[in-house]
Amino acid sequence: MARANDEIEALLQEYADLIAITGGDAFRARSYEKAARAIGGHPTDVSTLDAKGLREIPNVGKSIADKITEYLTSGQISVVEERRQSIPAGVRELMAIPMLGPKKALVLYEELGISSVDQLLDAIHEERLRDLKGFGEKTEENLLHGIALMQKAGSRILLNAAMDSAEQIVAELSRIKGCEGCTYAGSLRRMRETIGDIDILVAADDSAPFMAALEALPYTAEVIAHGRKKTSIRTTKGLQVDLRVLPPDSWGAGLQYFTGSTAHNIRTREIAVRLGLKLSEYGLFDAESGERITSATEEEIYERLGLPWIPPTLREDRGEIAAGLRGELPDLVTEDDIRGDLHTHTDLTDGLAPLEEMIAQAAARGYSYYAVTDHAPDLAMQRMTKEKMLAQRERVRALDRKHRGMRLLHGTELNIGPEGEVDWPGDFLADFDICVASVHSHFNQSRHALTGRLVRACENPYVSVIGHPTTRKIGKRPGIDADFDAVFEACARTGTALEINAHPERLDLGDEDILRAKRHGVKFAVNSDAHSTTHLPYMRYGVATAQRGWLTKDDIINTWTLTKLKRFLRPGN
Ligand code: DGT
Ligand code: CA
Ligand code: CA
Ligand code: ZN
Repeated sequence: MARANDEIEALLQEYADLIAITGGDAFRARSYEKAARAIGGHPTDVSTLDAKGLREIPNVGKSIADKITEYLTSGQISVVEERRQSIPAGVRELMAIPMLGPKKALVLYEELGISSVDQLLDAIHEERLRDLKGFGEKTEENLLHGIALMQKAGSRILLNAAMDSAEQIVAELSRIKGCEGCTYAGSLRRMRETIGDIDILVAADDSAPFMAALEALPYTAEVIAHGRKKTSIRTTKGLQVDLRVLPPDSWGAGLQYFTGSTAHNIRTREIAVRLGLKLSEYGLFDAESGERITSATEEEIYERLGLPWIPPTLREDRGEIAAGLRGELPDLVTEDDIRGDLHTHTDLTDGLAPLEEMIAQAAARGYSYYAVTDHAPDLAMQRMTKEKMLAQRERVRALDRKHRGMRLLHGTELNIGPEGEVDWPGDFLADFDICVASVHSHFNQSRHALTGRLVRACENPYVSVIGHPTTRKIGKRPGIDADFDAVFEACARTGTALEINAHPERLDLGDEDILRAKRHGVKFAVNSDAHSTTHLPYMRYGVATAQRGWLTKDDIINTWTLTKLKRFLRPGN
């Protein structure tokens, strides 16, 4: 149900892992890994390509092209299935633990016979891992963290995966005759960073055709409940979808109720009670006579409660009701307000697309400026040099204004080292238009050290943006343990913006940290951190996260005009 590219990327990545843990050729594993990334980041849907088109994808040769074709025709890749069978099921369960990885999972199985998460927890508590090569006290701590993260995430999925599915379902159902309205509600409409299940609403007099259509979708694996008002299914990926069909005249009430959050709904119902009214998913009623007052639109319901319409991204009971009653809701930033992207990569480092393609796609999004920020040399894997950077700058300058007049900024993503140092000295940094600086390693330093490190990066006069500030990966890696109030204070003091990294696996800063940072008077930059042209549209998730943090466009430097932005980036000039 996701793009075929994403499905194949996941399968080939799994294949690479399987090769690695079954003692296969590391070079071969690596080549599958590279192909997986290239396919995931390829702008064209692979299901529309012929054999020749497939082989034009970087890192894809005949053997991989054949596997893609096999997947597109049969829905599976037989060699991947075979390799799976050769691994004990328990080890596959262990491989899924963030921060463990396939190799260590196999060591645990072979050396200690551990083949489940419960057995692993026992072994950690009995300190049986300590004698294993490559395992120590720190590993135990990391594993406990990883298991906790996995259990906390439970079966929740990332925002973009839920959104892709929901948008397909809404498109399908909207085509059915008698559909007077169709949208997604619940946590997805509120754009939470992870989604438990998808809630779809339809307005129609007759529910039967919609329920039948949901059950008949190609990716419906199981019908959990079937009714006249509500049907629930599970997709082949294990994701639950609840469909509710509402009478058209109670659309607004249903939408308001099923958008939630529950905490927000409790507040709106309390207000109704105080006004002598009763609010339910069917409408707003007079408590005494039972007469229906209104139910057709959300706007009317909020208005009758004495409130302006409240954007779904604010409906978390974080003060939005009080602010609404006072008429002080923030004028939230929207994706249209974004004038450019300030953190992006190309194939000069670990991006997948050439500079020209990234720029052409950015221009097609209507940006008026765009920053190219490839990695600097301290991430040694990327083999960056001053010469390469300067050569790229020439190419960037040559492309400036060449696409719809879009202005280009030449920048870099610096690495914040263990002491807060960055890759290059000030005289070299001074010639960049923008420097983003981010932590990419040494996550386990002390709180004191991590805080000092980030503060020092803020104090670097050439650093204008701190990239993915907590470094968390949702469901995979916790954020670093720094004193972020001290970091936010340093950002405000030094005029350094905090990134809201829009990649759905990061969303970093997240909503609660944004709210905290804003109280310190910090500015923000919402960036895609795109490593391929297909990542540029992630901007929408970053903007939604900014909304959940109550940000207006004034708070966000990449909604500003280029002149104002440049003043922020180089206050002296
Ligand atoms: P999720 O699915 O865990 O990501 O989160 P939601 O917010 O989508 O929750 P879900 O799917 O259980 O329910 C959808 C909405 O329905 C929820 O946001 C508010 C409404 N709702 C569900 N149960 C209750 C309830 O017991 N009381 C009230 N007031 N509203 C509820
Ligand atoms: Ca839900
Ligand atoms: Ca639900
Ligand atoms: Zn980056």
